[in-house]
Amino acid sequence: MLTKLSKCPFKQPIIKVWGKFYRSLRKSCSYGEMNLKYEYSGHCELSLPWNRTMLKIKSDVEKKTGFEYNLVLLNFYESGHANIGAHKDDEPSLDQSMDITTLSFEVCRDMIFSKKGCKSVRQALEARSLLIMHDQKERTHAIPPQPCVKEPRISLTFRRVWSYLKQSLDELEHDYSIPPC
Ligand SMILES: O=C(O)CCC(=O)C(=O)O
Ligand SMILES: [Mn+2]
Repeated sequence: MLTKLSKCPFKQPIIKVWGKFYRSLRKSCSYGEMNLKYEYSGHCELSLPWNRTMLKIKSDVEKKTGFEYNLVLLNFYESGHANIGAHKDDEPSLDQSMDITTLSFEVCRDMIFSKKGCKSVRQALEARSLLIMHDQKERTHAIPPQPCVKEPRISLTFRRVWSYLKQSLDELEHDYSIPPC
């Protein structure tokens, strides 16, 4: 599966962290429905149309989780140097009623969950494991650097994103709302 997935058109996104733009060490790409707009960390993700492989994986994930997804963001970590810092996937464009589900391939990497006032939890993400992430508002998650890891990992993170039309209407409503007296 990795050989097939590694042929996806991965690119290094330019992301904004604490007000500064960086070229991310991990590469990513996405597949999804056409009418979606998904932005994170100052980066606008333009999705490719679904292909047969992605639709089959999406349908298997949906059967297992009971959620319905319309976008998958793929991350390619070439080695243990590629990482993702602590963050929450809580952008307004995400439908929070559907938990994000992550499917992992190839080398095992750790994920660290942190919550204010609680001890961080480190969880190994084994190849072909499925992780359902609840409480995006409460906890951050990160894939820390693991320099001793030399092999690549690919993750498929299934998400439900509001349609472009709904987001535009929400923005309009926000811009033109009448302030309380
Ligand atoms: O690679 C992973 O398992 C998680 C990636 C992630 O947190 C994200 O893309 O928002
Ligand atoms: Mn995330």
